[in-house]
Amino acid sequence: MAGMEMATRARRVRLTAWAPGHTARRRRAEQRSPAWSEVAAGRRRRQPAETAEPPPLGASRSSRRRSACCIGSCLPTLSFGSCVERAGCSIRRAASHGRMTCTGRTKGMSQVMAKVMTSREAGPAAEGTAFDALVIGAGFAGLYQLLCLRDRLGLSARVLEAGGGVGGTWYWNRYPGARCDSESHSYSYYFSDELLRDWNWSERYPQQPEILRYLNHVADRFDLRRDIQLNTRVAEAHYDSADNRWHVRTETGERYTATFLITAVGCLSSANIPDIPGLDQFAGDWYHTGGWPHEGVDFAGKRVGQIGTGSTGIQAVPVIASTAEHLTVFQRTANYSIPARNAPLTEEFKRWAKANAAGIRATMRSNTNGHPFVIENRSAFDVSDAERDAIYEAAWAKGGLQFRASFRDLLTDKAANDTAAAFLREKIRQVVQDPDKAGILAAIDHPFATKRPPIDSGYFEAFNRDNVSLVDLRRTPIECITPNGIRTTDGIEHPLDIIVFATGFDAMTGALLNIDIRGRDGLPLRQAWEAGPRTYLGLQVAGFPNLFTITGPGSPSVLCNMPVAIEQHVEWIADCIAHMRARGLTRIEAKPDAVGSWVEHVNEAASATLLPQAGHSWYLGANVPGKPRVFMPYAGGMARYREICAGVVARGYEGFALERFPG
Ligand code: N01
Repeated sequence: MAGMEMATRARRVRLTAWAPGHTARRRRAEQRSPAWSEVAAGRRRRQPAETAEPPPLGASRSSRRRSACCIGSCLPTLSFGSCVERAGCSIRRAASHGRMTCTGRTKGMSQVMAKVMTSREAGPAAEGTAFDALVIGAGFAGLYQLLCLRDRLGLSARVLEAGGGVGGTWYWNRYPGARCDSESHSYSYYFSDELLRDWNWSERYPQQPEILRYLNHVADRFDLRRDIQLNTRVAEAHYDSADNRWHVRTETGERYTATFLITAVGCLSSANIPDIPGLDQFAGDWYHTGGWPHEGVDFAGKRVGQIGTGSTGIQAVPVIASTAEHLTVFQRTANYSIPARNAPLTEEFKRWAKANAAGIRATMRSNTNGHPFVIENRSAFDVSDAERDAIYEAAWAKGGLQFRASFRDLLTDKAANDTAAAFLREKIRQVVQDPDKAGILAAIDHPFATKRPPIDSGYFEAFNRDNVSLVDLRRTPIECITPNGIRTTDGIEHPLDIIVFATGFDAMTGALLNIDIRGRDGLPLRQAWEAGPRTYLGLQVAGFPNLFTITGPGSPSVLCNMPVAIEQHVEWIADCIAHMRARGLTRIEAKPDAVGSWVEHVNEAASATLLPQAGHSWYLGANVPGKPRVFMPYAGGMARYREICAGVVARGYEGFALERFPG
């Protein structure tokens, strides 16, 4: 988790010693051991000397450390009540729902399968076109996975991408104000020094168009496009144990086979559109932020209603408010937010980031959250009240997610967390002039950062505008959508021309479960995950041989700066396949007991933090009605996770069954 310590002082989980065979009892005994240092190890590590003193990031603000956030790649689908009009990607007054599906049939590895066509030869999809590997999704994860498989391993590989372009999340999320919460120099691939030298970010936090340009640059620079098939939504992927291949079909009926199937579908790509009665009667236009029209939306002279005040909604509000005639924000859960303090990057900072890329890479890879900053090794109670306030003031002035790194115990000790929460609530009251609005905005019911904390550019300030009003849905929930607007339970109809759903995603599992994925004996993934996702390391699912899930549930993923988590998974998968090829092995599958042990460990890691205390968090799946409540990402920290994955490899892919097919 970005900027977070994950272990309670009282209950330290000795994650270093985790191994698939471990029983809960053994782990409990290990917890008593004094030496575990999960986050502590990352926490104590200081930035390498050359990264310790970066010059000012932005033209208008100086900042010595950076923060970051997440979002990977994706193919958006809508949970219900809407659909994606794929040409132009607009979701507008649609009634049926889109689903992400996948196809793909491919054969085993080239050395094993005689008739493997390269994707170049394959041209337009033919019935059963065979590859060594199929990758679903052409965002951050899919692009790099293709590069590794094709150029480093020499496999035939094809990427199937639902969108009309590469970019994943950044192809679809074009909503007003969309930008990354990770600082630009950390929201980059770090596998190529040349790429790092080539590319110049313009702002502290890159806007969506700039990130999309970056990903297109990557696709061109590494000649990836020839193996990416756009406008191709995978509908089903079935494993056949008779030929040890995945058989994939697209929504348009194209068929592929592959030995390896790798999902790069993103953690936040299956749009969650609440099933509010009357939406189909609405006379205006409505949009979900995760499928924004490419041509944009003109809010001028319009009465706009926005539902949702998560990271997305908080980015969108100030921008929509600046052009709309009137914006009504419908808030269900009040949220913390830290100013981003975005600004153009100085030339000095750009030079520094390039010159110190190796040190930045080392820092990001060696800490808890994949970000280029280090969590302070002090408790919120190691300092006086006045010192603590000064620390928070400085972090507030600096801006960004690094606020969370002010003290090591903000996410593990409720009393420590309360100090940050109180500071941030007070800031809201200071910024927002109308006491009623300030009261609604500051009525936050969960500890700071237990839901993914947004950063903003003028969010609370926007409520000082005359054309912005706020509806407290806790007091007056939405009753229905009418042809003219939204009616709340107090009988008030809020007249609207446009409704913006900033209502988030069916996170982490939605995009996978929207594909009809079936493993051994036709077992549907949906059935295997009926009670919540169960993976080994977030990388594999028992019963689904040769299926890899990049940033899957059970991995740090969304609690980490996403490109760092993605690079680690992509390289692990590529190394694994290389290992298999070198030994003539053709099948890898997570063992059920390793999955059970890992799931237990994932729960244990979450319980060691305050994270589960936000009962309505999407980390728990709580934002989607009927979804099992399971804490999905691995909260033990990226550094520890990286070590665990490396340990599994060092012990001969412990917890995985590897074999040659046929045996
Ligand atoms: O979605 P969210 P998001 N009626 O689920 C509300 C990443 N991200 O798109 O909290 C009324 O966080 C819901 O209310 P509640 C980032 O990881 C990254 O904003 O469930 N309201 C909440 O306020 C982030 O966490 C970047 O009570 C309803 C909002 O909608 C993740 O994406 C930028 C409702 C949804 O908030 C998701 O953020 C932006 C209903 N029926 C986002 N249903 C980067 O910088 C939901 N809500 C990379």
